[in-house]
Amino acid sequence: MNADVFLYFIFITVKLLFFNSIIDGTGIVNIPLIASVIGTVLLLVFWAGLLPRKARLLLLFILDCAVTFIIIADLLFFRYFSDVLSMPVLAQASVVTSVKSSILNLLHASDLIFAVDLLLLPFVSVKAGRLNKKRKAGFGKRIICALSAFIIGIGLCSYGVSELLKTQPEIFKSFYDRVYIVQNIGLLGFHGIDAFQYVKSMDKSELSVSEDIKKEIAEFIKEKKSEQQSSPKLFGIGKGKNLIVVQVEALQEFVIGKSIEGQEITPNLNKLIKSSLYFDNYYTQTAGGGTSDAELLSNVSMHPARDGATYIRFPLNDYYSLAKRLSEEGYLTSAMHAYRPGFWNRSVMYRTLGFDEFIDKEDYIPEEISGMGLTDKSFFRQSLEYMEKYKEPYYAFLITLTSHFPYDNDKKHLGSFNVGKYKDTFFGNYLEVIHYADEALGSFIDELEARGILDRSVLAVYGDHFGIPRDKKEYLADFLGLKEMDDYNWVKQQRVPLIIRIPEGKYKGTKHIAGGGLDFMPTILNIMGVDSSNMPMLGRDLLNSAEGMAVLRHGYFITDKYICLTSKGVAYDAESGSIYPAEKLAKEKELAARQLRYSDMITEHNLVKELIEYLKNET
Ligand code: GP9
Ligand code: MN
Repeated sequence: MNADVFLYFIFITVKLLFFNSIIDGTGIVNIPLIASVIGTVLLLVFWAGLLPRKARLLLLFILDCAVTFIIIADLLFFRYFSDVLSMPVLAQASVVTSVKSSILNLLHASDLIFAVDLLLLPFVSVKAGRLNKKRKAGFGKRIICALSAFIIGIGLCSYGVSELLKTQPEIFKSFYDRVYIVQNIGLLGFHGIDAFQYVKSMDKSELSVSEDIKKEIAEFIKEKKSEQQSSPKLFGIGKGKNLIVVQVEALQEFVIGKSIEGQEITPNLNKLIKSSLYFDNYYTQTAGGGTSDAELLSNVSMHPARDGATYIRFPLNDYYSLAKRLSEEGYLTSAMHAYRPGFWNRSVMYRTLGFDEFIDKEDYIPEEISGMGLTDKSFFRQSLEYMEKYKEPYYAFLITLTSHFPYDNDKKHLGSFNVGKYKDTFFGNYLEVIHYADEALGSFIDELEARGILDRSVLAVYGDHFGIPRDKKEYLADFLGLKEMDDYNWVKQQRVPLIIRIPEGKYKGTKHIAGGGLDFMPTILNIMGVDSSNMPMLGRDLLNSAEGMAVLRHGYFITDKYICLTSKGVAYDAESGSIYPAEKLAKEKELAARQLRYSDMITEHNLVKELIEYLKNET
């Protein structure tokens, strides 16, 4: 390798590793990371060795400037959003504007260190170039050298990526934790893969949406609204009250009302249900965005993106969210989640969704840790302290964490719960953490009651998505006493509970209408007594619809009477599980497909603003 190429290689590598040590907060002794960073820098500079001296020096300098620019940009973004930049964010330039306005506060004098080599290297490399001249290598030798660097670079990068995939096999599908990717394969590796994914996803989206199609989508939304009654039932039963929404990690419906070894698994949820509206036929409609998809469904009433996660891919779209609508009614809005703010791009997305505040990991005292982070009990305790300081009415959106996969938490803080024959199994661990999450929720509700907040609030609790993955379905069959966990049973088990408590436990009762996360927002807005006629929502108000329907992201759908596995061409009677001729559901199938297609168009083409205008003019 030429001496000048080598010098640039060393400096760029050191700078990138230094960047990593800043965002890691600890310093780096991560072999795959070091390998990946060396690999990516080799791939960046290897071919410079093939160029004549002047062109080579110029190119190396430009490459170094570019890397420095990327490092500084990411550093500033990280200080602002606790995250690194990515193509979907860059493509929607307004986020850069928000960082730009506070750029001076974000820059530290010590950041100059990243530019030192730019001042030094041009001189040093001229000297090094002279050295090269003396022992000038022939072109053939230089080709061999460059080729070796290329092969070593590819090898090191592949090693880093494969090590990362061993622990996080899904991470490149939705990019749920960008900082984690950078911590494991370095900044250049991350940006390379991010750019590749971005270009790939661009191919798939339709180029443009015609005015006619936009009208068609607006009509579809309007039709859905008009199916619901003109003077809706239970409108405003929570008017002016706080709205407290708790999204519980991995809580499925099948645990509700069930006991094991003579003890209820979720005694507190069961008790809450007795004084609440309870939707027992409510499906998770999440996809590649996991928890973030559940948040999206509830807060904007749109399907999650067909690939990856909407939170990651479309973080700066216009959304007419629950928080925005309630803000217009004078509510203070706050999202609370005791995890890294950059995870699922929340720090960016919560601003987009219009939350006034985001109480994140840094705002909680890490007094009790179990599983992924702060225990739910401590999370609720500390969140309540924040809530008490808010001016009422407020919308508090709390997302729990303890009951997160794979449920093998340190049990020190979980208490004991006898799960009988399932002890020390995956399923037993799940029941234990769910029991814990229920207990934490129970204490939270008691505290809300003791402080008089409960009856000044509408309290909604739901599960975000499944907790038992398909490869563990046998446990579920065993627990539910089913002979076989066939497709029918499996789809039926994709339900999560939705519980909505109206002050003083009024209007309680169980509703069997089919629904899902998409329906949360229209239902809750009706309860809060807020007009939503201009809001482009794809869900329906479950309290005012004659019939329900949950469309799952991959196209299966569930109506009040049938379950249809669309792609398999099979349908079942929802109640008995007996086969029903799928062709008789052609109309519903078409409706489900349209709904998904429209949702994708709205998201991929950022149509919300136009749809609002259309809906306004029509009403
Ligand atoms: C972490 C938590 C986990 O912030 O929300 O998300 P998940 O892995 O369930 O999507
Ligand atoms: Mn989750």
